[in-house]
Parts: sequence; C-alpha cells; structure tokens
Amino acid sequence: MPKLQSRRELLRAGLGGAAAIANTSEIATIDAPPPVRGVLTPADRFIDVSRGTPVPHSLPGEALINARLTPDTWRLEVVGEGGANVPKPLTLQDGSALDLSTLMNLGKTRSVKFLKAVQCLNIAQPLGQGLWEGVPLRDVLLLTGTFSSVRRIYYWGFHNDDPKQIFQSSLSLTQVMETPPWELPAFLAYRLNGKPLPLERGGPVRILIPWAHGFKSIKWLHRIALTNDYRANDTYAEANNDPESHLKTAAYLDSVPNTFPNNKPILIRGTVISGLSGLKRVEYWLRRVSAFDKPLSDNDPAWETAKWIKCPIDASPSDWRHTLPPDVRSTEIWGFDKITGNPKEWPLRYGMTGWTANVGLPPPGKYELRARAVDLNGFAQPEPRANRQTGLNGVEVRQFEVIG
Ligand SMILES: Nc1nc2c(c(=O)[nH]1)N[C@H]1C(S)=C(S)[C@@H](COP(=O)(O)O)O[C@H]1N2
Ligand SMILES: [Mo]
Repeated sequence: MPKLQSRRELLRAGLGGAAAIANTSEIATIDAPPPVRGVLTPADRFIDVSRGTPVPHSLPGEALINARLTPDTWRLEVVGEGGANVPKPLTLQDGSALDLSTLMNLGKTRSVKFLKAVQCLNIAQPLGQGLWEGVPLRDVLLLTGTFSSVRRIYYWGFHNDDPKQIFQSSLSLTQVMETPPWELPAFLAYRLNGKPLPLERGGPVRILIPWAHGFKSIKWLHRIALTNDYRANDTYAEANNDPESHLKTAAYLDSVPNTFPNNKPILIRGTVISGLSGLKRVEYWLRRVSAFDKPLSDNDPAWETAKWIKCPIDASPSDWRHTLPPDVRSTEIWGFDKITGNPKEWPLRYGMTGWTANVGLPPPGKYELRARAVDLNGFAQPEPRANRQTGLNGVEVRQFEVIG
C-alpha cells in the first residue's frame, strides 16, 4: 500500500506535531501518489497515515487479541465523564461493553451505506474512496439510557501506552443526534467495499464522519465518552488545525512526465472532491513560460490574464451492478435515487471522481498547467478560504516541456 515516507510528507500528514507550513494558496509539489482511479479504491490501496509505533495493524497475533482488535475480542466502551449523567454506561469492567455482533444486529434495522472519499486535512491528494457501511453513532449513544448534562462526544481508538500516540476526536451532541435531512449521520463503520472493515483501515470498527476530514474518523474505535465539557479535544486541533473544518471542494492533479512529444494530443488527468459547498466544474489553465519559475505568488498579475478551460469529468458508472459488491444495490446507498438507482449528483457529495484536461497539440515549448475546482456558490480555488487551518485548498501546478 502507498505509504507517506519523506519528513515533509509526514509533517503534512500532521504526524510531525505542529508543522510550520506556509499559508500559500499554490501547491507546487506532489504530496502523495494519485489515488487508484475508479469508484471504489481497494481497501489495501488507500494511502495510509496512521500514527503509532508500532501501527496497530502490524501487531502480531497475541498482541492483537490483547488490543481487542479481532472481530471476537473487539469491545466498545460508552461511558459518561466530565460531569455527564449517563444512567447505563457500557463498560469492560461489568461486561456490558458493546461487542461486534450486537453492533451488527443494530445494523439490520439502522444500517447506513454511502460512498465517501477519505481526505486528510493536510495532504493534497485524497487517500481513497470506499463504500462504507455501519450504524449511526446516535443509535449507539441511545443504548446508554436517558442521559443528561451532555454537550460533547469524545472518542478514542486503540493506541499503545505512550500518551504521545493517543489520537482522539470529538463532536457536539447536536452533530451526533440531529442529522439534517440532506446530510449523512456520524456513524460506526464495520464494512468497507462489501467486506468486513480490515485492520489496516481501522477495523473491526472505526468512526466515520461523512462531512469531515480524516482526523475525525478514528480507527480501531475503543471508547466513547459523553461529556459535559464544551471544548473540542481533537488531536488535530492541538496541531493548529480547525477541528470543525469540512471537506473542501478541490481539484488535484496527477503527476505528469517532464516532456511530451508534439505529435500526440496531450491529456492530463486529475481527481476532484465535492466538498461541503458542492462542485460546479473543474477547469485548467495552460500557461506558456520561458523558464520554469517558482510558484506564482498570490498577487502575481498573471492570475488576472489566466484563461480557464472547462474539463470533462469522468461520468458515473452506467451500470452500478458492475461497480458495487454483489449484495449491494445502488438504491440502498445514500445520495442515490431510490427508483432509478442513479446518483442524484456526480461526483457525490464527499465523494471524488476523475477529470481530464484535453490540452491538444500545443507548439513546442515550456508550459505550466494549473487546475482548480469551482463550487456551487461560484467560488474558484483557493477561495472561499485559502486558510491552511481548515484544509489544503491550493491550486496545484505541473510543469512540462513539449518537444518538437
Ligand atoms: N486511531 C487512529 N485513527 C485515525 C488516525 C490515527 O493515527 N489513529 N489518523 C487519522 C487521520 S489524520 C486520517 S487522515 C485518517 C486516514 O484514514 P485511512 O488510513 O483509512 O486512509 O485516519 C484518521 N484516524
Ligand atoms: Mo489526516
């Protein structure tokens, strides 16, 4: 599976603590290999950004059982703390902690299925897209009785004993309990692409927060606390990120060769995520240059003269039966029409798809190609906010030469 390796990549992945990253709106580098194209990324081809030494998915047999990370040994505690009043906590101590079969039983009547791209707040490339299945978090909280004095939900995954390795996240009670009709609920996922959620992706059970960046989607879920503390406790907040950020509408460029021959039309590919504000279009700007300069500064006059050209977006599959696992019909998936079985918009909200810049046959010379997404409010990247704390949103650029 693709791993992030360089120090810079680790910093960008938030693994290096409070990384000092310039607040520039242009990203000139490739941060990670492009995701596997296609609607579903195989579980083992997601880009992996897990913390932990060792990472939980490398634990050998006995250690894995002690960590409660096998389907039989997995247990989830749901408790009250910080002044919350929780009448029926689910604890390891009295044997009431939730097990996998009880959770999956809930799924028989409460199941959620949807397609979502996993996107890190500070890595430019999306990590992968899956068909996720599970149970709303609100239904799990209700198992603890009529609780009161609760303002936030804190949750943790398995981690080793070193406090530096704790990865934690949180939501307000309202975000968990009152899902707007146009939105997906926060949920506990136990299946990915029609199969049990593998350890590598946070199995047996992880949290999945549809609208959020990856840092809210805690893997190897072990413990949930209802608390009367009103403050977000997110690990990512401590590293100078906005813990309430939402997925951005943004286009990402694949890598390109250094040179192209001038006798074959040039096609450049990329990926686009439809974030909170939806997607109107993707467009590219081909700029001839005399030399490969440094990234354009935000106030460079060249931006004013840019000619942006609309890119065709990869269509949604015409027959979903060939794309989905055999036992899943598209009519069951959030965001799909219940009768036609087609997605109501494409790419789906919080999902991604590919696009193509048809550059044609430019004359020999040096070029820079930039791509950006325009959201449904008409904002083009890096707007509506070029603010790194809420997620990378820069205009990517690739440089190449056409040889005569
Ligand atoms: N327990 C735990 N959960 C975690 C993390 C982690 O390090 N530990 N990393 C988070 C971050 S920052 C991201 S971007 C996503 C990545 O999910 P993936 O590995 O399935 O692609 O997992 C999130 N959940
Ligand atoms: Mo992340």
